[in-house]
Amino acid sequence: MDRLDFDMARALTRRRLLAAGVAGSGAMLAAKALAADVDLRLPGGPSRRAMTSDFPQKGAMILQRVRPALLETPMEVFQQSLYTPNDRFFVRWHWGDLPTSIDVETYRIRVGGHVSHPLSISLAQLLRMPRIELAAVNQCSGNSRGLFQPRVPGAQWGHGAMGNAKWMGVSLRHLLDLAGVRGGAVAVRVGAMDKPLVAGAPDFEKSLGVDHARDGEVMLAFAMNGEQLPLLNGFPVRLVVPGWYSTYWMKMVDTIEVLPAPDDRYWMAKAYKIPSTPHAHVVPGTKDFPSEPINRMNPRSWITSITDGATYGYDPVLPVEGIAMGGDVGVTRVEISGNGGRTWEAAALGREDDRYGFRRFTARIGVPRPGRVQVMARCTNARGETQPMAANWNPGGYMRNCVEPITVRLS
Ligand SMILES: Nc1nc2c(c(=O)[nH]1)N[C@H]1C(S)=C(S)[C@@H](COP(=O)(O)O)O[C@H]1N2
Ligand SMILES: [Mo]
Repeated sequence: MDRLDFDMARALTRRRLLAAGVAGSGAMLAAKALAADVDLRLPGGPSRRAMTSDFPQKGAMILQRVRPALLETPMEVFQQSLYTPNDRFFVRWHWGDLPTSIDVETYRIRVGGHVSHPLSISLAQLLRMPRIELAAVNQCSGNSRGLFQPRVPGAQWGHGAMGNAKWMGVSLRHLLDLAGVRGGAVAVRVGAMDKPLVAGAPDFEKSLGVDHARDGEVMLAFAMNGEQLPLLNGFPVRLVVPGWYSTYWMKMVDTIEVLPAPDDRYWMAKAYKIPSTPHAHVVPGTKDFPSEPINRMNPRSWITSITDGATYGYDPVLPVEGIAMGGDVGVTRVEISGNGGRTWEAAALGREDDRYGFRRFTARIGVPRPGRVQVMARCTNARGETQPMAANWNPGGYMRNCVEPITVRLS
């Protein structure tokens, strides 16, 4: 992969940040919608959403909620580029109280808890540490939740609560080694600068098992696609947990705490739990089931060159393009069907930068005569897991990864 050679220390000037912050405070309070709206084609509820470009450092996004910001990436962005541009990258926050500017001179990451030498690290120090870079998909656990039937509570996302970027930063292992993890450490909890508006509500924080935290790939990222992170994507530093759902990808990180016991606080013990069943599936309505914290992602694919419900001019060959991801391992195969899944043919795969990123696929489907065509893509990952035809269901609306058919009319 190409290495970036720019001076982050110079890019991260205080002036630039304050400018972004000032724009942010106004826009976040009064985001007004663009004239255009978009149909997410969600069954069982309101499906249209306004478009907005009023959020700081963000271009045209699907407005899911104003405050705290919930912005979805339109599907055409994934067709346009394999790496999701920073200004089109989705945004999700749990709590409303987040800084609209950050002073990069006084910003610190504190590393403490079950360590020998607690640390307080400045951005300038972080930028002098050894760097790693890798491509990885950041996907919300509830991506595509709006397609769950019956509906479940939570953000009714279409497929755009995800994005692919090249992340650059310092491995969490490096920081933990500097602090000296003591024997008996079990987990590493990461905290951030955003706070709940409601008194007594639990701060958003997540933890990883200590071996996972030290795998050398989990990183504190200060750059995304070669630029500093947009404020809403976690400026100045966010956690990147390749292959795992983005609930773990803590933004605006300010504390790292090594724990001698499992994390029993709200966001690990109660929230983001999935049924311990194949595909995290339970029969709708089931309440009592064994559960576990959500973790690694599963294989998915999306056809991006044609739009569900659209009409195109007839041609006996329909070219089809899309993106696939393997989850926490690479993509090994994408197959395409133009006949409702009776037969499948291998699609051609584009290059793989890192196994955690998106991979482009292309195929050509024979269409004997004008009319309706249903096109499907199905991804298999390096663990041999293939996308199922049937949708899963769980009360959190998590981990959807079934085949997503696209139906178009050719006339
Ligand atoms: N500090 C902080 N980090 C956070 C969250 C949050 O609410 N606060 N939400 C998490 C969730 S659930 C998601 S989906 C991702 C979204 O990342 P993005 O906004 O950069 O796309 O951030 C994660 N990190
Ligand atoms: Mo999420």
